[in-house]
Amino acid sequence: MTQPRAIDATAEDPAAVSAFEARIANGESIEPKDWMPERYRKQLIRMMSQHAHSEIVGMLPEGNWITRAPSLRRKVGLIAKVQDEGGHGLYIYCGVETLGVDRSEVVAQLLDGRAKYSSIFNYPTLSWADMGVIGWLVDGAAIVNQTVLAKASYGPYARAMIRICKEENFHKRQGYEIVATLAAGTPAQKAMVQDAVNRFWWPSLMMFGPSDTDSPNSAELMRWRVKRRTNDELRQRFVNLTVPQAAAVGLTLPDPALRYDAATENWEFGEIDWSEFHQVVKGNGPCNRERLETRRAAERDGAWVREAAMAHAEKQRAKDRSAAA
Ligand code: BYC
Repeated sequence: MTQPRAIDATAEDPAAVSAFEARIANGESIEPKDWMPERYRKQLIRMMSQHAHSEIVGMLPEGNWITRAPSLRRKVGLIAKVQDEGGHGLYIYCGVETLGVDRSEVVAQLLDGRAKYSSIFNYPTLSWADMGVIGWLVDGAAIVNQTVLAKASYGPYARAMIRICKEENFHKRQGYEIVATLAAGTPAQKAMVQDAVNRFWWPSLMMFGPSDTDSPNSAELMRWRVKRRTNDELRQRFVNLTVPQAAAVGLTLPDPALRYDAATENWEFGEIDWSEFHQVVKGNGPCNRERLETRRAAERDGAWVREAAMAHAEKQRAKDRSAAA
């Protein structure tokens, strides 16, 4: 892990900082009205808003297949899943607002390219099998990450994660069911799902972020117990859980270096292509421009709805004022 970024402790009362850190060490939950160092607040705003953006942008690759789902049952399941992701995004934006920042500000950061969102959603969804593989691998990775975040020191984030993980579990099961069905289907179906696994495996491992030696935020977030496990620890856990699931449905993972180490009880895996990760995070992935343009268009097309809602709310307030006068 690299060194934590310098904290401007001079601007803050050292006694307040020590009391805050003692509460963290004691396993207490930090709530919105509690005092917190400015840096803690900023880190949470960054991480939670990026998480919310990921949920909202994450609706796009799957939303792309709603009109082409192969049966009514699959369509209903997919619509429900995409709707759940939208709900997760809105729920986490509410959590961000408890930190004293307006939702419109963090959304503006997404739309003008200042804020990040998960790299995984910059890959295209080329076949129906991608819907199964996203549920299995992408939601599977999200569960591994978010189950630990459910114990984060900031109360509103931790509570949001508990609720969200319940839905993510359902998403993962519906994805794995699609994968298992295709894997047991015709040779063409099996080839389609294997191709989807081949394309999504490495990007799913990248979801956990850079390796610990190259993760500038980890040390500080671990110290404040926002993160409770490092990027590499969670990635390893995901690999250990997923390798047997692939074998159970007769699929292979595209990594010739995968090997079980009986001493550590870990599935060792090959080198991640970090240059690809950095390119995608910088905005040069296969779908970055398309995803952002879709969100910008949604913002433009929805402007009249927001204006109408504000005008209606103002009219109601005026009515209430004159009734009270
Ligand atoms: N993609 O110091 P590091 C979902 C950035 S949605 C893009 O390790 P940190 C779902 C990182 O932001 C899943 N950027 O950072 C929805 C940082 O840049 P800045 C989303 C990444 O915060 C629909 C820089 O790299 N989940 O579940 O300690 C359908 C250095 O990284 C990525 C969350 O957001 C990435 N993959 O750790 C299905 C979970 N990785 O901001 C599913 C909450 C790193 O300093 N977030 N970066 O400029 C986290 O757990 C942590 O923020 C991360 C990164 C593990 C992602």
